[in-house]
Order: sequence, then C-alpha cells, then structure tokens
Amino acid sequence: MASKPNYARIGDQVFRDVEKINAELFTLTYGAIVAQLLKDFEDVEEVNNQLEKMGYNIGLRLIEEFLARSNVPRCSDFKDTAEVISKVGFKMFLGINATVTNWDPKKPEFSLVLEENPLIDFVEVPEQYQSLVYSNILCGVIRGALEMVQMSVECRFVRDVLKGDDASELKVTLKAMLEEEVPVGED
Ligand code: MYR
Repeated sequence: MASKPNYARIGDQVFRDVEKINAELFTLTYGAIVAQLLKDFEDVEEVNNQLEKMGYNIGLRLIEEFLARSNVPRCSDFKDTAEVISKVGFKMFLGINATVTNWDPKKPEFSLVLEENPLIDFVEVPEQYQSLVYSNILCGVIRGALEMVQMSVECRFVRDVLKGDDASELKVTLKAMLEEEVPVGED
C-alpha cells in the first residue's frame, strides 16, 4: 500500500510535516476557545467550570469511539481503569503517555502524570488569571468518559506545569459506581 505523503497542498503552498501542523492547529484552537471564554465570562472560576463541562460532554461521546477502536476488555478494577486511561486513552486522543502514580489499594483514587501536555505548548497565562485551570477540559473528558462506564469520578489538577510545577498531574477519585441502565423491555 502506498504510504500517505507527509505534506498538504493548500493553493500554491505546500505544507510539510502535516502532523506537526495539525497538532499546532489543535493547540492554537484550544487556546482561542479558552481566550474567548475568559472574555465572555470574565470570571476565572466560571471559565474553569465551563472548560470542565465542555470536556464532560466530549467524554460522554468519546468513550464509544474509545471502546470501538481500542478493543480493550472491560476493566476488572479501578487500577486497571487507570492503566487503560494512561496507556491507551491518552495515546489515542492526545498522542501522549501518562503514568499512573499515587495508587493506594485502600483508596479508590490514582494520579495521572502527563509526560507532556500538547494543550499548553506556546501558552503563557497572564498574571491576572493565576487561578485558571487552563487544561481543565481534560478533567471533564475523563469524568464524562468514565460515567459512561458506570464510574462517577471527580477529577482535578493537583500539579500544573503552567503554574510552575515540575509536571502536570491529574487526580481521579472514584465517588460511586453507577447502576447500569436496563433498556426498557429488557429486564
Ligand atoms: C472499563 O471499565 O471497562 C473500561 C474503561 C475504560 C475507560 C477509558 C476512558 C478513556 C478516557 C480517555 C481519556 C483521554 C483524555 C484525553
């Protein structure tokens, strides 16, 4: 099979390294969304909520694609879920790896340390937006996706490179296992 050319032609211009351009476009588009929300809401906490909510709505839909493309078997426990998100989910949708840390079998929670975060390439957050959780959309995606597989979780950033931390870390806590809805007429 012929391999795909790694360039795009738009008008007279040839753009090399299409994947890199796509990644940059994605990063810049996300930045534009955050900037617009800051303009519209003028309240950083509300922007954090909006980003989370946007992610949640994406997560509700993304799980279907994830399950269809990944072919992973159902997870046997929460640790398994952590590994699947870190090794398969982040790779599939963001092209990055994450590492599971802070796993304590007595507590239903774990951390995901992001090896890199494409959302924050070229980003600098102005001083007045210090409490902005710029990548909060990721927390929402995880919450939405897990809700669709009967896990109600809370997800939040506990470290953030954008805030001067040495890494970005998301903490995911299982709040409850949800009852699977039985379709009408199938109980
Ligand atoms: C199961 O419990 O049976 C499988 C659960 C797998 C959940 C995987 C959720 C994927 C979330 C992807 C996050 C990507 C963030 C960019």
